[in-house]
Amino acid sequence: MFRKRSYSLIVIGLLSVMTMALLIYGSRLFTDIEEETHITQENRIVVGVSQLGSESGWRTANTESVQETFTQQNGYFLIFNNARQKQENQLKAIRSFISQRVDYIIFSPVVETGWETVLQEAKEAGIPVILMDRNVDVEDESLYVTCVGSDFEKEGEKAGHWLERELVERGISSQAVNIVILTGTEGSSSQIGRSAGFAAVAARHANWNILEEKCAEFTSTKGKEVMKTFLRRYPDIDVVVSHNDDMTFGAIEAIKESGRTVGVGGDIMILSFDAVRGALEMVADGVINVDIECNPNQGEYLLRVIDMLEADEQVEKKYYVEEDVFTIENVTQELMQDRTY
Ligand code: GYE
Repeated sequence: MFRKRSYSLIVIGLLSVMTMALLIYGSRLFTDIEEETHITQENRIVVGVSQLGSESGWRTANTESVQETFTQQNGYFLIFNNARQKQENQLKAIRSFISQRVDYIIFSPVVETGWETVLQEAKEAGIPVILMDRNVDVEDESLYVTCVGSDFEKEGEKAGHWLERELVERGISSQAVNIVILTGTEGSSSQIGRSAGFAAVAARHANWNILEEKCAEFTSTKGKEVMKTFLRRYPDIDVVVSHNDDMTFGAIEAIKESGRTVGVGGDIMILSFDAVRGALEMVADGVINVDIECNPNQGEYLLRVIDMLEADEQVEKKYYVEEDVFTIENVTQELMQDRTY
């Protein structure tokens, strides 16, 4: 009897504690949501970001940079969309940002052409468009406010200049050099610029034979596949130029499987772009000869641009991010830094 009563007392006690907790927690939950909606509508800057995909380590770092920048604490409400490498998905995302009447549209165009109509729609809706990473090819430049990204042509030239110096240092600058190129997404600014920059340097050297240039879509799987066909077709490749680290990883696998060696002291020189951590470690190990950095940390630049626009200040048409070149000589120091990608 005594036992039973104390048991039911415990149950009643527990139940009331649980009800109280639920009430307190419940009301906190509601005020949080209310506060959030309130801030969203009244104070926050709403930014719609159309990211082109998630094809590479570089892209992941770029997405993280955007997501860490446009936070609620920084006063932003971010609507993020991943287009999975399809222009039609980007067009859809941008149109949905327009209909949601966002304050700014940021997007990284997967290719350069085909944007006039949608950009005109954004302009008519009075929504400023900021390009991130890659550029668009439009006649009317007033269709976008500014572009934050890299100088891809310069990156391509840097790769060419490194090869020029390396051949001189090895004392073989007048010998024939056989080069294959793995290119990124066809028609993207990074592909166009890197190809043009490297070609401009190569054109000055009659002994540089570009055997073939083929698209491997910035992915590791494709990089391996295309490299395998190169190796079957050309028995005497001296240099691989690969438009990003992911394709480089695939290409190196293919070369090793074919029994040839890569990097410093190897059969085939590897020139890569991006300089993500995994690739820099390979530079340190002498597997990749040179990595031309492409800086994905563009969030802070975009934030500054929006601050300027909010203050009605004039912005430039193009902002270039800072970038370096890494070889076995300077990479160790870089790897010791607090690098985010
Ligand atoms: O190099 C590559 C990514 O446009 C700079 O896109 C970007 C390129 C980058 O997929 O890894």
